[in-house]
Amino acid sequence: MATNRTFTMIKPDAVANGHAGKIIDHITQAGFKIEALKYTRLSTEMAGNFYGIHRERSFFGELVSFMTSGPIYAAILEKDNAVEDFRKLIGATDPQKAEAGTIRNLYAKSIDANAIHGSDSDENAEIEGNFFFSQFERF
Ligand code: 3AN
Repeated sequence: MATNRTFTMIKPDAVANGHAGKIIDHITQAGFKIEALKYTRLSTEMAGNFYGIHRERSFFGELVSFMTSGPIYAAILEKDNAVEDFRKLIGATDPQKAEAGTIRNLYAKSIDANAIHGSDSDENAEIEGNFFFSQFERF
């Protein structure tokens, strides 16, 4: 059964380009409630662990170096059918393929610097949220 939570990161490119405020507004206007929010920067070790599933992929090194290149916003979001609805809101991984009006279509430039992350399953939403937040940081 679908849970009502997902996890997101506004990535270093979107933060550096000054798009974070507009992206947070876009998310809340779409009906997602912010349960936890943090402005932080990933260490190489944290990014490697977070993206551990991609460790064998050709782009892993670039992905880790990009994700540690500047600060990010991490958040837990709440809404009915959160994981699926949020993936629709952000659009395809490759911004060239992201539908018009999606966050990646509006704010992302390339498949690696693609502005935002969204969990791909309820199970990963739980794991990723717990990676960043303690129970005392969730409201
Ligand atoms: P998504 O973030 O849409 O779930 P994943 O989980 O397949 O995409 O990939 C994780 C991250 O790895 C992506 N957000 C993107 O930044 C990066 N990535 C995925 N595929 C590529 C690729 N072919 N080249 C460079 N980076 C990639």
